[in-house]
Amino acid sequence: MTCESLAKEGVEVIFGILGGALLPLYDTLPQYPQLRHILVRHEQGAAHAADGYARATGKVGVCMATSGPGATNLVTGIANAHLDSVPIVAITGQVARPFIGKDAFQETDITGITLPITKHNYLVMDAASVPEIVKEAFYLARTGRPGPVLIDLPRDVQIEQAEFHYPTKINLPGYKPTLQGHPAQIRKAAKLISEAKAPVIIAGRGVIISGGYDELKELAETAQIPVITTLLGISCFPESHALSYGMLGMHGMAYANLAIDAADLIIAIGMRFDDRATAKVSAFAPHAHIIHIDIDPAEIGKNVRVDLPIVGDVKAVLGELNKLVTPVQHIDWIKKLDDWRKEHPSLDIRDSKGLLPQYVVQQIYKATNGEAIIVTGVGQHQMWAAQHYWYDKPNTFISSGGLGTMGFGLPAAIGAKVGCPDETVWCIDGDGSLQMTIQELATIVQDKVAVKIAVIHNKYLGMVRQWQEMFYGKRYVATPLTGPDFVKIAEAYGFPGLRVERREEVIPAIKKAMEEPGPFLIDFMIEPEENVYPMVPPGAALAEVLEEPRKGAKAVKDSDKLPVSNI
Ligand SMILES: Cc1ncc(C[n+]2csc(CCOP(=O)(O)OP(=O)(O)O)c2C)c(N)n1
Ligand SMILES: [Mg+2]
Repeated sequence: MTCESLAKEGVEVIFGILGGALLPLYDTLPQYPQLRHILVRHEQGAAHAADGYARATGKVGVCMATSGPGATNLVTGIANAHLDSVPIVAITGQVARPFIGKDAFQETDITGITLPITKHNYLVMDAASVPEIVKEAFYLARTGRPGPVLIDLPRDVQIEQAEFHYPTKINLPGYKPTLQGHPAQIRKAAKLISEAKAPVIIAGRGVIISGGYDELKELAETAQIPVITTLLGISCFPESHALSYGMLGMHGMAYANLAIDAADLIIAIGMRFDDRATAKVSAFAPHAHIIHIDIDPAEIGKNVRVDLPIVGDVKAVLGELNKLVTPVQHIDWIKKLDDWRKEHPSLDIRDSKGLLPQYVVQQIYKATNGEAIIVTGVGQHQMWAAQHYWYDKPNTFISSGGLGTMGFGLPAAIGAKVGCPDETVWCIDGDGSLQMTIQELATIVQDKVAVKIAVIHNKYLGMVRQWQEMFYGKRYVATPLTGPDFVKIAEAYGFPGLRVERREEVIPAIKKAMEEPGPFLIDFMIEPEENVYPMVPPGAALAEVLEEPRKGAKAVKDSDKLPVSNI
């Protein structure tokens, strides 16, 4: 009944590992060839793969794990999906009903454990309720503000017999997400926009989730409003567009942060004012009225004071708002931002004999025509991947934002590639992050998942080392990191790789990786102590952004980045 329900929901792929408490369900899987099962090597990989699949496709990702340790291994992945509003359904085996609460073998209270990190969860107490629960779970995961839902399935429920009726309707009287924005609020927003002299849009992942790309572009172009994105908003607006000013926040562009500091109106769209984005909250956008459009009413006023909330689906709200916004120009304001962009060239990189990670990312950008899906780990390499690739194509940047989960990259890239087999998927990972879920290299070989892996290898837990350098007197406690020879590791798993130590080797290695039909790994041995700039130090305001004390000539300029689209 579970498999039948999953098939009815249109599920195509399940990432998982079985065990005793899920044996009955797994035994049924061969009867459902439409449900492709991908065997991961650790359940955390299953949850991240479901997450990457969901982000890349917009569909609900599914992962499965047995009871006890299998279920607890999913927890990091579920929390990750929760913080980034990703729709996944996790199915866990549970001990048989008579054993629940007895500390039975491999029993954990997974509904209790995941209560704060799921949108909803279920302990299934009879087989007859399975279809309704599965239908509800998928509905809850993907509607409103998406998120993870867990279904805990006791072993004896799996072998119980019941009539199968797949419900046609959802009956959840307490759950009615608001999709349409309030018309009076939308009218007020249009008025504020028409009066603003220095408006800025901050666009977040909500634009991607709702598919509101065109509506966002229409609003920005009609009222000539600069667009700045959050980390997770990257690729919701073409970065080569004249009105795009990059990402804000701790490692955002200096000019973006300065623009927010000077703005008189912030239109925050599908974003939640994360502290990495706002920096010091009390000094955030001190001169601005704030309009906040979000589907989740709980986000309104949570972190930042809001003058005009509009609760609703981003695409729907922007669609209505665009009907009321009249064309305006902000020539002086745009000129000011463009001057800041020239005075604060946040994407310049220094001259160096050693291999620079920014250069590596730029070359991946060029080799892929800016059209690949980029999936990252967490750390400095994540920020370089965010900064130095230009994302013009919608929904092409996949990264762990809210939880900042090292180890996300490889399994999430697997999910993205499985969901979008025709796309080129690059996992830009750190040497530390990759070592957290490196076992999934076996998954890409067994299930023939052709992801390309760029290890940004600095022999450090680099982001933490950067903080130690800047704020802890260069005392590098527990950040120097040995790792394996990643090329040999790839070969040991059964696929090819290359080590790159010099600048001249970068382009040929990337070309080789792209020509290879299957997976490929490049171990980029970069300058170990390269830092991520710009940086807003913890506790500082966005305007207090630090720019690199740049030594030497500037090797690559903003203007050297080729706009890929002709927008
Ligand atoms: C699971 C997990 N543990 C610890 C951290 C804290 N942390 C943030 S970045 C980082 C270093 C990442 O190292 P690496 O993957 O090599 O990336 P780099 O910064 O060197 O590019 C650490 C330890 C984290 N984000 N996630
Ligand atoms: Mg590192």
